[in-house]
Amino acid sequence: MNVARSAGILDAHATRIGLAAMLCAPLLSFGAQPAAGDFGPPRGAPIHAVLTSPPNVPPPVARNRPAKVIVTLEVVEKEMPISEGVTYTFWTFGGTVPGSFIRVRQGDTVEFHLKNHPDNKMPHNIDLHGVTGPGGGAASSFTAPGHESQFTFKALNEGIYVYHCATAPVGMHVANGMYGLMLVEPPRGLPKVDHEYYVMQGDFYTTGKYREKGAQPFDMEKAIDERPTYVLFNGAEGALTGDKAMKAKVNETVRLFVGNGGPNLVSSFHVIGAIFDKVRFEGGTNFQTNVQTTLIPAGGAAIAEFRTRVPGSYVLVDHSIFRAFNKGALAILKVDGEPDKAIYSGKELDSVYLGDRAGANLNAVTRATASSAAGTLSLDDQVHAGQALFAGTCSVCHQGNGAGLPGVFPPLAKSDFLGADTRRAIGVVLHGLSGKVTVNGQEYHSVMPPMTQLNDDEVANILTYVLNSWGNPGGRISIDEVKQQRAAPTAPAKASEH
Ligand code: HEC
Ligand SMILES: [Cu+2]
Repeated sequence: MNVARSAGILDAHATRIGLAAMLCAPLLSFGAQPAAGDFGPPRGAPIHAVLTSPPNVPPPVARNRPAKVIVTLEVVEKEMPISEGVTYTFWTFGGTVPGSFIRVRQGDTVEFHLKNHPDNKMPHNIDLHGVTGPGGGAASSFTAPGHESQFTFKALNEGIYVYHCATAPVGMHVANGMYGLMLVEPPRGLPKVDHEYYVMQGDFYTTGKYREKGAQPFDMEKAIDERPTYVLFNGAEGALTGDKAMKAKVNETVRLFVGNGGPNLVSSFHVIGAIFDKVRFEGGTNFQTNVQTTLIPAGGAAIAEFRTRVPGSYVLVDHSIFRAFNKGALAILKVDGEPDKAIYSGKELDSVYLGDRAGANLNAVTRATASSAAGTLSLDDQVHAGQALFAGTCSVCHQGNGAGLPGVFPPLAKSDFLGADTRRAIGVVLHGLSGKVTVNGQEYHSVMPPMTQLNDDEVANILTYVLNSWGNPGGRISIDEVKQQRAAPTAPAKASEH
């Protein structure tokens, strides 16, 4: 293995090292992994690097000589959606979170231009982990708004490297989305695959709660306490779900360049339903095979590869699993093609498991938010928004058709408990329900956890949907009613007291 992988490096050196060294190859390669490589001065005309926005990756370098490569990256501060109906002012390298993907070849001399857009408010710089030199370029690249800096480095080590802003307060610049990846290809490039994608995790801190609507400012205190409001792949909830899911066909090879910008959290990166055939963990040269979950440190990256074998939706998560289902750390790779029953028999997990987190049908929620803000919220708006939210929040237990599961989860369809006092349901959702409860003549003695992740408008819309579905009595729950109940000092609802 070592011999084979070192051969490329040795070839590149061959002209200078000579035949004698070639004969010693097995000895040299023992314990001497290809380390830093300076393959001499750049040759040929300078090249402008192709930069791509996530999840796209620039094409392979496909060059057999070191070159001078010019990279121009512009810092843009801009407000973008972070979740449905929620915006955040991101600071970006190239207008996206994560920033533009940079791809060069080991031995290249990179002339780096950092531009700070004149409309920006802050100075910025860049620390590239693939740079050998103090600060990874930080001091040389400090740039005020409306200015441009230039510095040059030689890409000595191959691998996948994080870059990030390192201007004070550093944590805040990183938390606002200032990170990305640079791939330094080995001289002979990486093995060919069918798809390469760029995915990067980050944690975000807003003053409002998870999914609280409107423009949300950065919360420094939460950031210091490491209590993120969002944990996201590619800077927004739904950045890689629904129409924006990554795609492949059955029996193709997929290579994921996965980074973690942090600023705080370490990622337990996992793809539900797939096993990584190969992971270059920590972005290093060695790889591990047959990996289920790989740890990606803040400020680190990995290259994960696998072959798609069974069609379906593969969900990328941080397996610190509350982050996936309650903070947004979820992305999808959609694999199309013919099923292979010998490998997997069928019955897809997709809809209920993901619910609204798949982000396919949250348009109704956005519409309801907009009409609520405009004061024109209709029953119809509430029912449609509530339907989408019910699918993601309540249907796992009460089922999509409201029928529940006999003896386990009571029905919401034609529920006499619900019908007897529709306002009581607000308290059930806000505070949970435990103890004995009799619904349509059947006794349940279980626990419904409080749905504390829901906002007032979400609770109002869900319950309005429930009241107007499956033969229930109809009616409307207003946001104000929910607000009042939330403010009222109540103990968790006890079913047996009613
Ligand atoms: C984790 C499973 C679970 C989830 C999720 C859940 N419930 Fe429940 N729910 C229960 C259980 C269990 C009970 C009965 C509790 C008991 O036995 O005291 C219940 C009871 C109820 C009741 C009163 C009984 C009835 O059938 O009328 C209502 C109303 C209700 N849930 C509404 C909701 C709504 C709306 C949501 C979504 C916002 C939701 N639940 C989410 C498990 C769940
Ligand atoms: Cu910055």
